[in-house]
Amino acid sequence: MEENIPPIEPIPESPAVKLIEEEEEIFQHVNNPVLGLKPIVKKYLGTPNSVIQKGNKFFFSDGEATVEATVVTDEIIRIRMAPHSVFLEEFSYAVPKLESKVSVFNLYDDELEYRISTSTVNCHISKKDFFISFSDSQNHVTSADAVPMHWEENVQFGGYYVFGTKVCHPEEAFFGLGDKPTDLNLRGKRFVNWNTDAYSFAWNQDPIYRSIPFYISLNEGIAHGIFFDNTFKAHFDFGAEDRGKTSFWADGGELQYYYIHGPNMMDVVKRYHLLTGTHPMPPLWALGYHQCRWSYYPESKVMKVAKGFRENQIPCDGIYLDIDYMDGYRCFTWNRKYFPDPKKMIKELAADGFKTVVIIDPGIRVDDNYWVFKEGKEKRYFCRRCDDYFMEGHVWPGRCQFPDFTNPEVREWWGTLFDELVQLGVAGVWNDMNEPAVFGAGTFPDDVRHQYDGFRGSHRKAHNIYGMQMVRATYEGMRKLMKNKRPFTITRAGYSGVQRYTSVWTGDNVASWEHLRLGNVQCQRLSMSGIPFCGTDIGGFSGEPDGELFTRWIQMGTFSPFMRAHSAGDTKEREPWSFGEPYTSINRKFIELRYRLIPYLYSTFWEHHRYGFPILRPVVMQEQDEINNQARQDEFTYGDKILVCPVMEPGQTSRKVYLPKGNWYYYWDNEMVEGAREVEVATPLETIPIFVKAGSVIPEYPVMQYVGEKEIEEVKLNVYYSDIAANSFFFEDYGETFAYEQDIYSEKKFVVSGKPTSMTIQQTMEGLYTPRYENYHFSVAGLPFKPTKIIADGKEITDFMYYSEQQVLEFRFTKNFKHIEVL
Ligand code: MIG
Repeated sequence: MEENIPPIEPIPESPAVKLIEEEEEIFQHVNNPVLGLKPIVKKYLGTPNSVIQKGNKFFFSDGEATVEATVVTDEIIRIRMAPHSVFLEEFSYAVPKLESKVSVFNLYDDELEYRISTSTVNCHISKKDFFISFSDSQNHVTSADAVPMHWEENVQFGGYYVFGTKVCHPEEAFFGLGDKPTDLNLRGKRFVNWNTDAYSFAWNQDPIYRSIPFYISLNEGIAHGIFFDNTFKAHFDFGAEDRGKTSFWADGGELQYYYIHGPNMMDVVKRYHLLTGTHPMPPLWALGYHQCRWSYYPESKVMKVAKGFRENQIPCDGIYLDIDYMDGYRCFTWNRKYFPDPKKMIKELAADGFKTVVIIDPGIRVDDNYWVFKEGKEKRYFCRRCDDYFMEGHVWPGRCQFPDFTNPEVREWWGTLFDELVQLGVAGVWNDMNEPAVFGAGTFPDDVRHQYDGFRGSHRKAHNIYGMQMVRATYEGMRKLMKNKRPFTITRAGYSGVQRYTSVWTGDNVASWEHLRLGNVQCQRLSMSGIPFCGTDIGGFSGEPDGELFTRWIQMGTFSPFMRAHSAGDTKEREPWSFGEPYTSINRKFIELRYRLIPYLYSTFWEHHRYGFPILRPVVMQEQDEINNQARQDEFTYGDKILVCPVMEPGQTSRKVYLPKGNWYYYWDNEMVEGAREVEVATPLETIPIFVKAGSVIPEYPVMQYVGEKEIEEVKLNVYYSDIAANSFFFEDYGETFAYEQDIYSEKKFVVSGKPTSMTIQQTMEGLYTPRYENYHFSVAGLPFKPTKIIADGKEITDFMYYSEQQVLEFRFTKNFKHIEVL
């Protein structure tokens, strides 16, 4: 200590010493008492005083901090902030390519503000206080800062906590954020994004498995989106702490967000997909019913379950092997006692129409006699702590190390590990525990290092994208190994953009009515958050459903984009026939309905893949002007034609269902009902409320026990009369390759329009695929007149049936028709 005390002797005055003293005012010497060091406080942007333009980027500075505004499209503007004007290198797992798709934009500079304007959006930067706001071309402000962007230095890790705060309006509603298990409208709540293994999660529990930092605001009928692309632990507050403020902040990284213009919620979602991509077309079989359990073993049990489906004549396409198929839970191995000949078993299953899906977790057992561990160790592919120790943690296999999926070389390697599984005939892979989950500790410590595609980072930065990169490696590897056949993948953890690689399920739910309601909201929310192919564990993972709950869940699951029953191992058997009658028959009826509607679901998938529409659509997305819809979270549409309202209460014999504007047909008897109101619908166990929008054409396949069981001989088109012209789409292709990327598909558009005494159906076609069947079987419901004549492409069809009691007209005609008139 002694040496550090400053000299007491007076220093003689001299010009040289004077100079040093002056410098001392500027520089702190280590051995000087630290004076004048400012405490760490939040710092706010000052006043902007300059702007520089570089192409579609504008840089605004207050002399110290810089804000970058990038014009991405006419409707999307990205904002970034650098506290000391040094931006991080541009890289995002969510947005693989940020292409600017806008030609005309201008910068205006007046006394009050800088303004960047595209043809639809203005981004205002206030000269007084650096507030950033957005308005539409009618100068209606859609989003405005309530506080300038701010930050706080992080001494321990470097970098900053970064904060953005927007004005929150009294009536503003908020949607999105992925799988949050809470009401659809997020208003008044606060959330954290930090992927978490949340066994038996509860209503309002946060965080859970996924991090989707994207929300949609709806205020006075006008929507916009904010995508806060930051992978660190991130927080959102929708008027919880202060009713007048919406804030988002993160523990590191950059304050970087995309403002996504509406005004329709649907446009916001589509534009979010423009940034983060859509789901590829799934293999057609994956739209069927899947049966899972932890675990079906040994082989004889798997075969018995499979046989049970065929004996009970309940359709099923997918059967799952949970962790017990492996040897000591070592990934890419088999327990030979339970599964002596997996190739033979998978082949037998395939011969009976079942696809086998196997689970693969990220933890690799530390075991020098285990080839995967040996390879990973030799190639230095496992994650390490800050001091270079390996990241070790306990999961199912025991002591494990974990591949660094943020390293492209590791992803490549991981992809090759599926070679044997693919050779054995495995069609799909289920990635679990990839939050990542670690027993005891929960997850990795913050100091674990990640390669992060060359951009380096600790686990603080990589945690939320770890699972997504794992399933990406899985998907890409499978795709190569399957020689361009579409792989099926499912993941538990994810981040924005994960939809480019996989389906998801909502994790370890509970066999309760509350969880049925929760699952309904979660699937709708995931759909609005850019994750279309989602579903719940039908029946509830933990706990015991009774027959009624299970059947109600099957009924809801029929209209989940992804339909799989799953259960924990300590529960009773949970197959669709496990509860006896009347449940088995009702379950069968709904699973059959699932299969009949596969061409409709597949077409809806195409609309998602190609145009960015979600598959499930909450009613607030259909009618965002109707304020009451903000609170409606029971009913939703499946595609845009079929409105479904699951029954989510025990013993319920009827319930209220809201029908948006327009005319609807009650699915079960074709009765026409006017919308824009609530209707009371009977809900005996055999049905749930299902309505079809007037003017729809719903394609239907015959019931099959599995996709591809029979050659399709004709496609039924259920046509619903409307006096207002309506469009429908019908997409078909081979259902298992990527040929659709080379236009080998058929996309048909139907237009139905009716008058008091006639109705027309028109068809236009696009694409290079020709299905093998020749004819459509038309079934027209709701004609307000008695049909006497049908003219199809100029010729009269005399062979038709009209069932006047049901008001259904039936006839057949070629699939290549252009114009049909019913008189
Ligand atoms: O620690 O693989 O969410 O679906 O059956 C539990 C066993 C690990 C959690 C998954 C669940 C799966 C289970 N897994």
